[in-house]
Amino acid sequence: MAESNFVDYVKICCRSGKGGRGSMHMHRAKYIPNGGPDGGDGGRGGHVFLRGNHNYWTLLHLRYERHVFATHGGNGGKSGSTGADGEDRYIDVPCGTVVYNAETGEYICDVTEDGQVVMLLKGGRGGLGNKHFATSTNQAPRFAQPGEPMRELTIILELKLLADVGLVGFPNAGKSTLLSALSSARPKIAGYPFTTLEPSLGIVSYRDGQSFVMADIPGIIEGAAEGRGLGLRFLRHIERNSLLLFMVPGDTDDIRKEYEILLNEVKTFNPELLDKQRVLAITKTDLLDEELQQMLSEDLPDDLPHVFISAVANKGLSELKDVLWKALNSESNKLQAITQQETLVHRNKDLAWLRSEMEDEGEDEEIEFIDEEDIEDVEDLEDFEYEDE
Ligand SMILES: Nc1nc2c(ncn2[C@@H]2O[C@H](COP(=O)(O)OP(=O)(O)OP(=O)(O)O)[C@@H](O)[C@H]2O)c(=O)[nH]1
Ligand SMILES: [Mg+2]
Repeated sequence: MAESNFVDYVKICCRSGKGGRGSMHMHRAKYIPNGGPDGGDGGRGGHVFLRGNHNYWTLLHLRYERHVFATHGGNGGKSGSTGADGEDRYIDVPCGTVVYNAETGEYICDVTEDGQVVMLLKGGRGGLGNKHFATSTNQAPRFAQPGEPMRELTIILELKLLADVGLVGFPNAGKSTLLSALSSARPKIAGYPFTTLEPSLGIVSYRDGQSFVMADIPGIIEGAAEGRGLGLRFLRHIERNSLLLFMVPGDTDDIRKEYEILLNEVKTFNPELLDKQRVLAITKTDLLDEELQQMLSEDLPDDLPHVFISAVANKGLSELKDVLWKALNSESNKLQAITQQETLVHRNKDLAWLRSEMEDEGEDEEIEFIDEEDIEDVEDLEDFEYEDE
């Protein structure tokens, strides 16, 4: 895929800091024979955190930051001095980022709010100095604890946009035109399929200063589940929307059939998406006359509300906003929003699928943990020899 500023997949290697080792030291001073142990503790290694930041809309800023390493804790010193703690590292991500383990595909966590902090890797604890080990029978312990080793993890960050309304439709259905008519977003619009290649968000203002967010995603076609067209890659951006707005042009031969094809593709991607509220918009109605519109409305699917609109002629748009607002604020939707926190299930990733996605994104190159020296250092720690200082 061509380089683009919309980055919704990133793979990052993270490493926390190792704990500093405790010191083995005996107090030494003039005229104080056998001063006793006074080795200080090691500092703790730095943690690695994820932090939600609403100033970011994509993962672009992380594309070139593939290694996030916290620093190690300092070693303990003589006279009971404690080593410095390692520096923590924060990975700032846009709200709506889901984190998976890159090796196993397992779901790790989800960052949805601005300022939300999730600890990804804990830094190693610092070892205790020998002064902690003095007992009545061993008053001069000649050993101290090594620090805990660091932890490593390769993660995949996946962005799922947070919007209230997601637009679902075939290419050319008029999705981008609707978004630009309702909000100040300016997606590209043209009379050929697949104009939109990456999702965009717009804020739709409603009465009394209220508003909701609408997401325009690239069009889907029949067979998208098997990878046709742009595939279902972008469908995950509507996974978190509370409402799906299906869009079918009014000049389509069989509106009901087209709606069913779309519904089926969505279902194949994730059956849970069918639990969401749905609204059908019949677009481009400036091309239809009243009579035809009347005829069409008799043969529309009856399991969801429908609105006839024309984004170009500004027809039916306020009615559409009313319908959307009502559905967004309906009791069932509120209930769903409350329980959604617990029920929004992020399925673990299928590894093969994940790899093919990464290849598409040019993210497949192997990232290796650099800094071999540090790794040797850990081995050092394991057969740590307590030197006599
Ligand atoms: N007559 C008429 N044409 C429209 C209307 N809405 C959109 N169009 C035209 O339909 C074509 C496609 O519109 P887009 O908004 O780019 O369609 P899209 O659904 O975003 O298409 P993709 O991004 O390719 O998936 C453009 O030529 C628009 O000018 C409408 O209400 N009336
Ligand atoms: Mg478009």
